[in-house]
Amino acid sequence: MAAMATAVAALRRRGGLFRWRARAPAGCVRSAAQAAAGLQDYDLLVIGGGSGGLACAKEAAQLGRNVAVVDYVDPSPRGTRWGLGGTCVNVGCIPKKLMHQAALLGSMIRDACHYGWEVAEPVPHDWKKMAEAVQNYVKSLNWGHLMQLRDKKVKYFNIKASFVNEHTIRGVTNGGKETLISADQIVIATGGRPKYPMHIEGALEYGITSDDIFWLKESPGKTLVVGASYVALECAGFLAGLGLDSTVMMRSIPLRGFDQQMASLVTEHMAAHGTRFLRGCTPLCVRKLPDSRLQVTWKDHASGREDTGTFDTVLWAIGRVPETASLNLEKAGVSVNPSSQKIPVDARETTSVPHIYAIGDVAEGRPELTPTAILAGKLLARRLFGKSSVLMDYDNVPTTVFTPLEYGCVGLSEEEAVARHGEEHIEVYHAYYKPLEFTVAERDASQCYIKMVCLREPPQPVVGLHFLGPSAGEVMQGFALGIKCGASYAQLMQTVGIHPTCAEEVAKLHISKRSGQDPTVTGC
Ligand code: FAD
Ligand code: NA7
Repeated sequence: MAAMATAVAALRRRGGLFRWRARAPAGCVRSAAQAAAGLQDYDLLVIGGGSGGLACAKEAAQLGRNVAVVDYVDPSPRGTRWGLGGTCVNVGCIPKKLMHQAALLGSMIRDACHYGWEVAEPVPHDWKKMAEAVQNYVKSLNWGHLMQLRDKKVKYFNIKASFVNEHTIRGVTNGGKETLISADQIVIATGGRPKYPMHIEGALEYGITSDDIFWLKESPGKTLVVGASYVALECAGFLAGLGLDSTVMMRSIPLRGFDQQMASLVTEHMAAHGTRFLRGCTPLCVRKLPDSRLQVTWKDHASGREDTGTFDTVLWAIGRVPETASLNLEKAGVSVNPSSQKIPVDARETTSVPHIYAIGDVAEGRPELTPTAILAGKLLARRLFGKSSVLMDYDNVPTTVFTPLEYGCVGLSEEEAVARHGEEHIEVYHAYYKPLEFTVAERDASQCYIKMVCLREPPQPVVGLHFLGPSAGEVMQGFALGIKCGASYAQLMQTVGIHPTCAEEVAKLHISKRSGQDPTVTGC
C-alpha cells in the first residue's frame, strides 16, 4: 500500500495520473492497478462530515461534480460514539437545544399553575426518557445525512483521513482497512473536540465533556461544570433547569468575548435560579470516593485556600482543540498555527496550499458556529465549481447563548464598540423590560434587558444589538438582517413593533446610557 502511494505521488508530481483521472466522467474511471489499490478519484474530497463539510460536499455535487466525503468519529475517552453529521448534530447544538427545551418546559409547568392548569406537585423529571428521545432524534438525523449524501451521489467513506501528499489521503476504517483517495481539490472540515485539563489528576479518568453529557443513559446527578464560556453555562443551565444540583467553577470572567454587562446578567439570572457559582476558582484534582462519588479539590484564588466538594459528575467545558494533529498536514504542505493548532486561511478559505481549503471550527479566526461553517462550505463549493466569486462575510454574525434566560446578540459588544470607535462616538440605548408572559406567572424579570449599540452621529447606524430574554434566537434573527443591511437607530424608531411581544421592546428603546435616565420600563 505504501509503495503504491509513493508511485501515485511520483506520477502525480509529474502531472500525469491526476490530470488524466480528474477529467474522467464521474465515478467510473479506475484502472485495474488503482482499483486493486483501492484508489478513488474525485473532483472534490471533503475531510469531515460535519456542518461545513456536508454543506460543501452537497453543494459541489449539486453543481455536477464528483465528490467524496470522509468522516470518522474517534470515541470520547469515556467511550461515547456517534454517527454522521459532526459536532452540531451529535454532541452540540441539536441535543443541547433539546435538553434546554426540556428544562424550559419545567419552568412552563410551574407557570401553568398560575394560568389555571392543575398540575400535581411535585413534577419529577425522567432523564432516561428525555435522553432516549433526544438520542433517537439525533440518530434519525445521522440517517437523514446518509440518505442525503446517497441522493446527491456524494460518495461517503467512514474512514479516518490523513494526508499522504497534497492530492491524496489515506483513510483507515474502524477495522484497520486502508484506502487511498485522491482529488483535485480538498476541503478540510474536521472541526474540534473538547479539551481535557491533562495536568489535573483524575481529570481524564473521572471527568466527562460535552461529547458525553448528551449520550448519558442515566442522570448525571449533582454536577460540577468547569469553565465559564457558553458551552459551560448552557450545560449548567439546563442541568439546573431539570432540577439537578449544578455548580459552575469559573476561573475568571463569564462568556469571554461577549458583552460583559450582558454576561453578568446571564450569570446573575442563573445564580438566582438554582446554579451555584464558584468564582475565581480552579480545580486541582478529582478523586473517586469508595461510594463512587467524585471528590474535587480546588483552589480559591481570592482567599488562597483549598476547598473540596463532592459531585456525581464533573464536566470539563474548558474549550476545544481543533482536529488537526492526526491529519499529517505537513505531508501536504498545509501550515498550522502552532499555538492554536488551527489552520490559517485567507478570505477564500484557502490554506497555504492553493487547492486545499479549510472551513468551520478548524479554520483560524472563524466563529465556531454551525451556520457560518455551512454557509462558508456552500460558498466555497460555488466558487470552486459554480463560477461564483462571492466570499463568506464573517461580519455581523448573530448568535444565541441558550442559557435559562437566553442571550442573543449580533455585531459589536459595548466594549468592542468603545475600543473601535471611542466612547464619545458611541450611543447606547437600553431598557429593562418585563415579558407579558412573566406577569401572570409572577416570574422574576430582573435580568430581562436589551441594549443597542449605535454610532452617535445621526442616523446612528446600529453596530451591535444584545437581547436577554425568552426566545432570544427567534428575536435576533430578523434584527440581524436589518443590521446586516445597515439599519440605523433612526430607522428602527420608524419600525412598528408587534404587540405584545418581547421583540417589540427593541423598537421601543429610547433611553440612552449617556442620559443617565432609569432604563426600567413599566407598562405598555
Ligand atoms: P464538525 O461539525 O465538528 O465536524 C467535523 C467532523 O470531522 C466530525 O464528524 C469529526 O469526527 C470528523 N473528523 C475529524 N477528523 C477527521 C479525520 N481525520 N478523518 C475523518 N473525519 C474526521 N453552534 C451553533 O451555531 N449553535 C449552537 O447552539 C451551538 N451549540 C454548541 C453546543 C456545544 C456543546 C458544542 C460543542 C458546539 C456548539 N456549537 C453551536 C458549535 C458547532 O457545533 C460547531 O461550530 C460546528 O459543528 C462546526 O462544524 P465543522 O463542520 O467545522 O465541524
Ligand atoms: P471557550 O470558549 O474556549 O471557553 C473556555 C472556558 O473554559 C473559559 O471560560 C475559560 O476561562 C475556561 N478554562 C479554560 N481552561 C481552563 C482551566 N484549565 N481551568 C478552568 N477553566 C478553564 O470554550 P467552550 O468549550 O465553552 O466553547 C468553545 C466553542 O465550542 C464555542 O465557541 C462554541 O462555538 C462551541 P478563561 O476565560 O480563559 O479564564
